[in-house]
Amino acid sequence: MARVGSVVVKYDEDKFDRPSRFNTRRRSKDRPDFSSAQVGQVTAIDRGRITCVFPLNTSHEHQTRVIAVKARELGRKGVTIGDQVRLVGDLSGNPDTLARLVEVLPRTTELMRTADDSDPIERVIVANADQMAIVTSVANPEPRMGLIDRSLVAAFHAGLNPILVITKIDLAQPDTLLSNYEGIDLPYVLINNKTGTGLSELKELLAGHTTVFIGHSGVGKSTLVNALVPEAQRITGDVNDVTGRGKHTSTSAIALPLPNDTGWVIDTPGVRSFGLAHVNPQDIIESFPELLEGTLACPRACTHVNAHGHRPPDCGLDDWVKTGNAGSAGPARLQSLRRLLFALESPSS
Ligand SMILES: Nc1nc2c(ncn2[C@@H]2O[C@H](COP(=O)(O)OP(=O)(O)OP(=O)(O)O)[C@@H](O)[C@H]2O)c(=O)[nH]1
Ligand SMILES: [Mg+2]
Ligand SMILES: [Zn+2]
Repeated sequence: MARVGSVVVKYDEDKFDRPSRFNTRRRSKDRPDFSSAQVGQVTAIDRGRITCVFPLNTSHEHQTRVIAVKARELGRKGVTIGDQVRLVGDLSGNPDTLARLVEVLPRTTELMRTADDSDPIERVIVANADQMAIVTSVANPEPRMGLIDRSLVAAFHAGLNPILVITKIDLAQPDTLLSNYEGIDLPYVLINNKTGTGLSELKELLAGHTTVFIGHSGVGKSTLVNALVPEAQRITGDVNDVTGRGKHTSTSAIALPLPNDTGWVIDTPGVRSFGLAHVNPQDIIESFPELLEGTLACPRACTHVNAHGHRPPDCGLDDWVKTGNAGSAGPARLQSLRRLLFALESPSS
């Protein structure tokens, strides 16, 4: 039997796939035997063609890259970047060959997003990442607290450690942006991609992790990935001079190995918003750890926000931040918490 790292036993397509002309009932009795499968990791998906590398836990240099398609047995089960999957079929990786992806292994983490706060469909953006780099530029496009806060909630909900990556510090000062997060335990780096400032610090934060890059279009995610992974060759796009917006240059996510097996980075397309319909209010509050203790003074069943997005009677959080318990960023963070709770309670507004 083939094991990871040893000889690959060819998977006999005919045996499982096509109902035999003579015995059409064979399929349910003879379950496919995938013991000869290789376990790989999904790095890119393009219209049903799934790029995978295998074996796992092997230096990337020695991994084989194959294009796979989903096996019919898998049905509608989703496959996403970062998934660990079982592969059978042609695993040579030669041009024009296709492997078959027969199983998605249990995920350690799932980063999810909904299109907006009322959308019932959760999309898993990335599986098995352990860190989220929230990438934001100080200017062009302007930083938006809302997206940063939402990303923080999503990271917390998914069990990813967030880091803040602030780009384009050649264009403006990062002080105001940073002051919004003083007092919370959020590592950050300041980057100037024109000169490479901050890159070595970023490399340190990425080492040993699988990090997904999240941020608005045009903040410089792909530029960063190109600087980190020399052979990445991600296309980057100018920001519109008039609107200050990115042009949604990257259209799909891709996982890329950092040099010398020091981790993986996942470049993703710029997001317009980060819907959180899948996160409940309690989870939101818990992702504001410095405010959490303040809720002890709240009346039972306090929702911390009223129907207009303001303070409900007797909510303990205002006193908590006023007395400085949540640091100098406390008032801004409380405002942000209320905005999020309000948005999720009244998704249409
Ligand atoms: N001045 C300045 N420009 C930068 C910096 N980093 C990136 N840029 C520019 O910002 C623009 C957008 O960069 P991209 O890397 O394409 O941005 P992105 O986040 O990948 O955008 P999407 O793929 O659309 O989500 C490009 O013109 C980059 O050259 C920086 O540190 N300073
Ligand atoms: Mg990009
Ligand atoms: Zn309250």
